[in-house]
Amino acid sequence: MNKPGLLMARAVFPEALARLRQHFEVEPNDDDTEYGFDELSRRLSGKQALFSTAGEPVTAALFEAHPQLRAVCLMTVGYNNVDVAAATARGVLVTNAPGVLTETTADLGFALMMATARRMGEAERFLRSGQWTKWRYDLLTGSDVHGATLGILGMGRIGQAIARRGALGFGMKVVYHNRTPLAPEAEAGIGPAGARWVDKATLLRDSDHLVLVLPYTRGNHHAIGAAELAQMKPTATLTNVARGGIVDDAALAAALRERRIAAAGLDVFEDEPNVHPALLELPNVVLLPHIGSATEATRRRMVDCAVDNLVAAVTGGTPPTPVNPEVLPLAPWLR
Ligand code: 8YV
Repeated sequence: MNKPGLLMARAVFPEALARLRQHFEVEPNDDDTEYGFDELSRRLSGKQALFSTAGEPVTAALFEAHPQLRAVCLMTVGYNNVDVAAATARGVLVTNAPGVLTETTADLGFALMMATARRMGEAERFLRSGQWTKWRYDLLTGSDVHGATLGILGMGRIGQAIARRGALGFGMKVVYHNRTPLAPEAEAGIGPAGARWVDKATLLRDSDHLVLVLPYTRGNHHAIGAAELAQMKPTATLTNVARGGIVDDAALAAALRERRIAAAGLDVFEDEPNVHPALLELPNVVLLPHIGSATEATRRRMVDCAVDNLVAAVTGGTPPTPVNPEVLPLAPWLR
């Protein structure tokens, strides 16, 4: 029996390819070329599955052009590159990789918040450029993290993991905003003082360090824009480890330039890998190239999760992390 065809949207660990080749006719992408819509569509011809790394435009038009496509499996937790409604309407399985990157991304989110509060990027540039010639009482003074109020917008797995770090490790007071408040047990699990749900206006007003960890949807495009930034304390920091587009980067650059907030830490951008030029010119923003989940162990777990889903889909198992479980009764997808 012919194996189903699988397109790798990007390069991944060779071990994963070896495992996939047991079940699929794999078209790898060892050069790690980024496929635009036309190239992706051309290469998907006759293939039943796509291994996605979240950068590819998996749109309704792609599903329409490829009625043979049965599964799109992502190695990422975010899946805003996929039109899930269009996939579901056609019975196409979509899977993501939740859980496996929670603690790693929380580590980076917390580190970026700290680097932002304590001006570490600016301080390192200062030293490297030879400006450190003497001690001074107010040299690169930042704001305290310990004991401060940590605000979390988007209290999912990663938001809660960042909140635990703040509450348990740094004695921070945690406030959060989410569409739905956490169950009281989950709030209490954040730390000795728990975490408190507040409305968005209160979150913006009270946070010393605001961290964004919500998934990107059309509804929260520019959830942080000029109006929201204006409600924050002038001493506050803003950290985004979620997705570009949640923050209006131009409005943020203006707020940082005018010191309407103290500083920002960004791991994600509206048009990444292009960074808004105004941000690049500012001293009070720490800029990272989307490395939230980037540890060797976690990247391996993420890839394995996508492979597990793909293999389950071809072997009659239950894919462990479906985004659209409603298509599961339509199984088998790939046999
Ligand atoms: C990925 C992420 O590295 O899982 C996610 O949603 O943001 C990261 O872990 C990124 O999506 C790669 O494009």
